[in-house]
Amino acid sequence: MNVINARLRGKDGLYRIVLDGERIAAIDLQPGPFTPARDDIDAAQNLVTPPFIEPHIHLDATLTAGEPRWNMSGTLFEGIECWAERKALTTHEDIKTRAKKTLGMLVDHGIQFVRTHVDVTDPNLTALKAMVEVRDEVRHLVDLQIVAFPQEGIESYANGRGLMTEAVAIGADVVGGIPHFENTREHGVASVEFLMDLAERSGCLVDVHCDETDDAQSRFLEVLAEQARVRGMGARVTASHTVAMGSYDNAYCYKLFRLLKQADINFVSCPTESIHLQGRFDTFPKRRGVTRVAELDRAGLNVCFGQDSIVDPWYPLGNGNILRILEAGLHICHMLGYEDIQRSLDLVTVNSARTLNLGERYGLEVGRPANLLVLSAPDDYEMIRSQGQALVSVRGGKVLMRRTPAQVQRFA
Ligand code: 17E
Ligand code: FE2
Repeated sequence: MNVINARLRGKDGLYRIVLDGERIAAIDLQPGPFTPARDDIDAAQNLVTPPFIEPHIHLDATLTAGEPRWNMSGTLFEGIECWAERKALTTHEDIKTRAKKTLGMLVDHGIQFVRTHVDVTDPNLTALKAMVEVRDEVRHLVDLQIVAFPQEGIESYANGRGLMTEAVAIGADVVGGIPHFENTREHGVASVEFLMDLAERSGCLVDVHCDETDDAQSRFLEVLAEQARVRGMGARVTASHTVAMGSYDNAYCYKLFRLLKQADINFVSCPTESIHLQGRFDTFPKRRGVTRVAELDRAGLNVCFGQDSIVDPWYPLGNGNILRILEAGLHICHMLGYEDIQRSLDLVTVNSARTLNLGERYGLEVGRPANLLVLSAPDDYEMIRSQGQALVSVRGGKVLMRRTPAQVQRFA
């Protein structure tokens, strides 16, 4: 199968991408537009990119908003309370059904790689065991990475360390954490040291919910970064949210950024989630409660965007469309300048791939898996401006999803 008349990001001209079974066999510059043959996918001079990535979502909690009650304050903390009540009602099948339904929503928007946090502060590890099965059962749709996520803490939850260790033994790919939610600063520091040890010992990646609070005194990012630096694990470590950085003063950030560059860890920002959950204890002026995305990017650090939630105790909306997050994030983070906008798809593609350590499993290059998208616009800028969409998603050389754009008729 061939994809023809494709524009590639950062390149002039039109390309033909030859797919041979599950691999990309060739990427050839065309002399001009081609007329499609029977089996061709015609990109119609629009962008062809590698698949979108969801680097941060909680598939165990999706589609539970309002069960058993709504988060009325809109805070992270009430969300955690609501989830604790809902978590007590979950079953193996409940987790699997909702996770698969949500994954379908992601697939419909061109996502083929997903990292999900799964709450392991549960003596039975119900959600984790269910998600390990889901990971196998959805392989034809997405590559799923499972994070052992201690929602109620490692040091502050009964047998927290044991549950984390068991989750890794059962098959989690990534070790998580939540140091800002531990009962004391010391517990927070100890939790980071513990989880880094666990990851190093087991070979897991690391993705910590880090400083997800407007409290400018929450400084666990420096602990995580220093641990990553000393162990030489930066590329395998991700700091998610880091919204306290939006409240740190510039003098502290100046010093912090030096460490971040030395550690070279990855960052995930969930801008729609954070703009909703944070700033809740402020009156006016009101903080944005989002990390310094543009500044991290300018400093040469790797940042990507995630959805975090779809209809759960923390966030009532969401439809699987990561481009909605990208559009909102570019606004919220002051990234609508020409240079940012024209490479904005990095934030939901290659940057996310680096966060997930996908390596040669990702990218439009000869020899790599035949996974790609045909988008509805010719470049990044036009994708954002027109609120473009993924029109075709190809996985393993086969069409996984095809979207027909809405037709508008005007009569005058
Ligand atoms: N749990 C958490 O601690 N933070 C979040 N943003 C979500 C769950 C969605
Ligand atoms: Fe999260």
